[in-house]
Amino acid sequence: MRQQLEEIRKNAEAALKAANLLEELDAARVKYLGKKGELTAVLKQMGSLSAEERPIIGQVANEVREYIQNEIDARVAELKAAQQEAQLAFETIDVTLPGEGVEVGHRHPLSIVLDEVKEIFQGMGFDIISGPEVELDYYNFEALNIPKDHPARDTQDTFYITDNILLRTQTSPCQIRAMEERKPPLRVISPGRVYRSDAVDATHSPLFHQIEGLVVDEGITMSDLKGTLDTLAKKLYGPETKTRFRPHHFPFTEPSCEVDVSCFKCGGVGCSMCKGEGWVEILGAGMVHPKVLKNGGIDPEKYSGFAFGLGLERLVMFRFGLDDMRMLYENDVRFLEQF
Ligand code: 2U9
Repeated sequence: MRQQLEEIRKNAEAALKAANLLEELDAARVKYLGKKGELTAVLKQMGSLSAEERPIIGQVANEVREYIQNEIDARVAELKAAQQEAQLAFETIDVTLPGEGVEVGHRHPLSIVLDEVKEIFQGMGFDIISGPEVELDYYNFEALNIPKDHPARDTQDTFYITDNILLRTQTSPCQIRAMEERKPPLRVISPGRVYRSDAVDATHSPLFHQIEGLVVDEGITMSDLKGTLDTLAKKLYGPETKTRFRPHHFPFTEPSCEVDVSCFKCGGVGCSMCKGEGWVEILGAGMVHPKVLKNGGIDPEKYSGFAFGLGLERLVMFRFGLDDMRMLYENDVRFLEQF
């Protein structure tokens, strides 16, 4: 029996040395020390031993059990350490490697200039308002004194949804609604998308952005208009900038004007930007037509007002020296990441 035990010890020793996986060690533990294992099988035969032999063989059996158990524990610890070592080597971080840059998004050029214009007007006490892009013919044309036979109302120029519903061609409807909803004094700008049935080219797009403004109060005159727009020009293009107001016609304002700024590229001498003129047109404006005030529920005998409108794309093209507005809509990151 002693020989049997010695045999088990030797076999176990060899098996444990050869084991390279935790599962193999567990299998060895079951095989040698388990309830149905080889050592237990030998111990079951102890009853056949004499009273003198029993304690001696018992002691040997305990030593063998202890030996195998210790060997297993040692090998498990060894394998676990090796496993951890491998894991650490695998997860090593080389802190000297260059970092991966985080790509941070940024504002679109249209948003950059729009935010600037908004801030200028907020500084002069204007509220920023918005309204529906799908509008009633009444708010887009009728209320603005644009007669039925005006070319802008032609289906060639405006996107109609039904006979009296359309995509707004200007943001003025917001301001008619503001007049209906608020009492003077009124100081608002309405930036937003507008739609016109134009073919796409370097300076036209069926969707573009306008910023319109409206001031209504008692005693508002053309000098308020000039002062406000002159302030806008100086804030946008610098304190040296001059403004020029030329007579014009709009159905919704009377008198009406177009506003030029002294060329921000050459300072007024004449260059390719201003086509040798020294002046660049940036705005349309005028005193709100009495009929339009009346349509907004405001008494033209008591109140007067001025209004203006500018195209955001044009402003952005001037600011960044772009010669084709399509770049603003194509979402080409090679273009956009330059701002
Ligand atoms: C109300 C009354 C009057 C808004 C105005 C302009 C002049 C103008 C153009 C600029 C370039 C349109 O985007 S563009 O093509 N706009 O010249 N807009 S006065 O007049 C209003 C607005 C609202 C109630």
